[in-house]
Amino acid sequence: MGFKKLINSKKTLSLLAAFVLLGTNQLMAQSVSTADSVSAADKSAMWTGVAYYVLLFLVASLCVAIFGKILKIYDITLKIQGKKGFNWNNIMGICCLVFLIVGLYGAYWSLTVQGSMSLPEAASVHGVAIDDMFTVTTVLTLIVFVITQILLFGFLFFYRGSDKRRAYFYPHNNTIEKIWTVVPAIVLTILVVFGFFTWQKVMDTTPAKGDLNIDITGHQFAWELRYPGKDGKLGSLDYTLTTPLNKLGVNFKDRNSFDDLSADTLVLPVNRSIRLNIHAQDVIHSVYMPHFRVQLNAVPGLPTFFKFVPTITTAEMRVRTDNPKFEYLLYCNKICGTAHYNMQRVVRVVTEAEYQDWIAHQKPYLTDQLKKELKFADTKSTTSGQLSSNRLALNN
Ligand SMILES: [Cu+2]
Repeated sequence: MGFKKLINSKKTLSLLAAFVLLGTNQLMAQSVSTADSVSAADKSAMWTGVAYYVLLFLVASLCVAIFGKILKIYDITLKIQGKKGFNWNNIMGICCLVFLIVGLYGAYWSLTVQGSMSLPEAASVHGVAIDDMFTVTTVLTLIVFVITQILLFGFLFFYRGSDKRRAYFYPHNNTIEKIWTVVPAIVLTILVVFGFFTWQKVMDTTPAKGDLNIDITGHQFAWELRYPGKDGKLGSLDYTLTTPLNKLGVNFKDRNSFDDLSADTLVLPVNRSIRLNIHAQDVIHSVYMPHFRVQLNAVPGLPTFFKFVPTITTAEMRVRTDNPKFEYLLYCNKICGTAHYNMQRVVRVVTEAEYQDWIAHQKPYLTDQLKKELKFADTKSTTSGQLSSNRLALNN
């Protein structure tokens, strides 16, 4: 009984609300204070912003409460004077109509303002398919949303309580039940099946001959890129081999590793299937390339990959966006630490010829220093089998 009283107590609820509000403020202040780049001015601006909206909400609630009380008192005064009081049914009906109009305008505003902040033009094959799926789902749900809201609030207004009308008791109708069960079931089934096939295409994992394998490794706070050399194959990785020089832990017992290249920019040949092998070395990061509709977590100890085909070169996109400085970007989409915002890489989509020219100028991952560290020159200490394979690959 005591507990029931406690949770029903208005004082306890008010205290809880105040605590949650303050707690949220505190939390936001803390998360901001951990980011070094945020200046004191930014912090105070954020605090002012939060306080402003909390205050605005409280003032609006107070105004509604005061207006309601004034109406109630006016109503009672009228009744005391023997006059007819307010018709509360009409007031509530009009409130519903106002709510419908304001709510629909709010939805329209949200679509036009927030909608314009949606993702940029898709620059990959599967990106277009995902966008189509998103558009179809949004349009269908939007139609249902508008119709049901108009019906709901329209009925509340047109059939508001009245002394001249009696409510019609309508307990059950099988036909209506069937319609509103079968129609959504069919529409949802179509959406789910359509989504299932799109998802299957997006997550296509079958290896193909022309796939360009690129390794991307996330660590606090940068992305490392590794391209295959002339053999078109990337050498295997083993985290136990990681050293300051062999940052990715490339296994040089694997001959495919010898001609691997490291790069600063993620350069992709247009219209070619890219297989991005995703690794992480410390915490969970996330490879995010919004233009290509690519996002996949980089999980330490759990290599993943994603295959996609870029369709629009950077040069074409510069013309389309009318922005000569346009660059595709790769971000980290997991808040992975204090300098998370630093994890950005330029992605450049080029023609096949430009790609071949670029790749020919990339530095080998196996630097001279690394060769020394791995004792590549020390012929006596290596076994004859490994030595010959090393020589073979290095002479390529
Ligand atoms: Cu990260």
